[in-house]
Amino acid sequence: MKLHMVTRNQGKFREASLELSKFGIELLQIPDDKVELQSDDVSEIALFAARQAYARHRVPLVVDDTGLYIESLNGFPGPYSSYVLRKIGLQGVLRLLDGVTNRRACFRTAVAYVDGTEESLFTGETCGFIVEAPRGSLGFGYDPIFVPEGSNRTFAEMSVEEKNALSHRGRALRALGSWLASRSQSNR
Ligand code: ITT
Repeated sequence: MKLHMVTRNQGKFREASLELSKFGIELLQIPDDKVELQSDDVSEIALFAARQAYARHRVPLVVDDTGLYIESLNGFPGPYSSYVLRKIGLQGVLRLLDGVTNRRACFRTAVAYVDGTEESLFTGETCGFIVEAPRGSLGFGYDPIFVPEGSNRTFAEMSVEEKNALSHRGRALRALGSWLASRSQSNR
């Protein structure tokens, strides 16, 4: 089965391709901009963007929207994660946490599926903490400063396979993969 993902983020696409291939799904990238709804909720943002993308491309597709929610900053940057990283970088985010002892943070991902007939949402969350200084060169985005609960390595010190096993995105993708697999069986 073929499925498209609308994203300009190569790291995201790499993680999704690997995870969905385990369900027999071949993922194809549409490197287009997402239409960004103003909302605190990644599910609303992903679904809105997926509907817009479907109207433009007319193929079964998914959109992934992800945010990093830092507890001591009341959930900031959340839906502004991309903007904040571009503007102040990892060092800027670490500076906001200077002297802060509560380093807890959670990544939230929503993957929205739209095919013109059906729509479905799959979510995943992984909590952990923000380290004092970036570590690792793998992954992308906030990966060098985030350690998931139960690990002592940042996501940027993990292979795609390892990160997927623990990550917000991995969880959402496995839910999507199972749903698509069971759906294609019942359509047989
Ligand atoms: P598309 O909208 O084109 O898919 P994007 O990178 O803008 O790509 P998001 O809005 O979902 O996607 O991402 C928000 C920010 O969070 C952005 O800066 C990402 O690099 C970062 N991010 C997303 N998933 C991440 C992950 O698994 N690990 C680390 N950072 C992540």
